[in-house]
Amino acid sequence: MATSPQADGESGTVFSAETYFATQPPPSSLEQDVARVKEFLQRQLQDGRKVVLVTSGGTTVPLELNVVRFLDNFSAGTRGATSAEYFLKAGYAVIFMHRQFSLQPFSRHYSHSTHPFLDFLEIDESSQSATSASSPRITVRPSEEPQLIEVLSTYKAVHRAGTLLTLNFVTVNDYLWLLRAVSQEMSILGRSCLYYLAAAVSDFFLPRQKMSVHKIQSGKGSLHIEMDQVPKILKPLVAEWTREGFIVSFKLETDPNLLLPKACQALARYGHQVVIGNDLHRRKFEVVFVSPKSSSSSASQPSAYEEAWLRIDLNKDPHKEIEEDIVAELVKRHEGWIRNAGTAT
Ligand code: PAZ
Repeated sequence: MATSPQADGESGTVFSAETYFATQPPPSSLEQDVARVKEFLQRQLQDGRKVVLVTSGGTTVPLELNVVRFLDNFSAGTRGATSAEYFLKAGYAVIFMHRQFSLQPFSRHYSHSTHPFLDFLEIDESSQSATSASSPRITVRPSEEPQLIEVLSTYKAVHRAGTLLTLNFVTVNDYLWLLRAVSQEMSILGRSCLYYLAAAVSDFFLPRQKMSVHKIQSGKGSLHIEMDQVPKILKPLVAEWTREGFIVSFKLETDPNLLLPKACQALARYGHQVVIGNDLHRRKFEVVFVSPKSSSSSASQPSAYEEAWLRIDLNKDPHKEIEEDIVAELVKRHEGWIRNAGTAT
């Protein structure tokens, strides 16, 4: 039986995951998505592939049921889309669960704002003869060809192999329902699955029961909205939904002094394998891996955790992507996790 949300002693309400799912409705596409996930996982299981769930992009928090206004965040989905490509390259099958219209593997190279594809296509007028009624041909600007051939051939190979499944979310509610369903399905893979939780998920939401049905009207001066806390979803993910998956969460901070304490706090609370800390302004060239020390007996002490910084020099190599090194390190750690099955976690 679901318990009621609890007042947290300050303001607002704290939902347990159980109460959340008992009171907030699932997205209409959930059943269809779960069927696609089941089918995908069966195939990967047969082929003996490791599977990674990559979450990517930000979640919205709608303010009205007929939604006109919503809160959002900065995440473009670069980390998730880039990492998904490196996981595919490393032989993983990837479930790419991303914010609708955020960056996606492969097409990210041709983002409409930074590298729009129409800018490097040409119309070859010479291909249309004066007598023929055929349309002119489209060609690619020669300077763009090498990269396009590389991206396109990898994209086609991945599609032929059937190793990429893409799922969408928009709101924080979509995200929570989908994450629960996907992780429950993935538990059939035991230690062969990896969770790479890079999405920037809102910490606050407005429960359906408190939302205005129609567009919030202006004319009453300022707007006061009290939001509730989104349940800490890593807790049931680690303790209930996944059996033995290797779980990597991300922690974003803007105050560098908070990065390590917050990462250690997350590991102490949820007991998963790795937190990757990143600072908003340094995230493209520096991250820190925080994980439990294998020798430590007390999970509540900061000394129970070890940190490993990963940095790249973008001045030396402007095309280097830090996700390449993040994924390489995780693939190594995941292999160790699989090898250690049956021994200590
Ligand atoms: O999407 P992006 O590449 O612009 O940013 C990636 C990121 C900073 C959202 C990700 O690395 C991250 O830290 N995600 C978790 C954020 C958090 O909930 O703390």
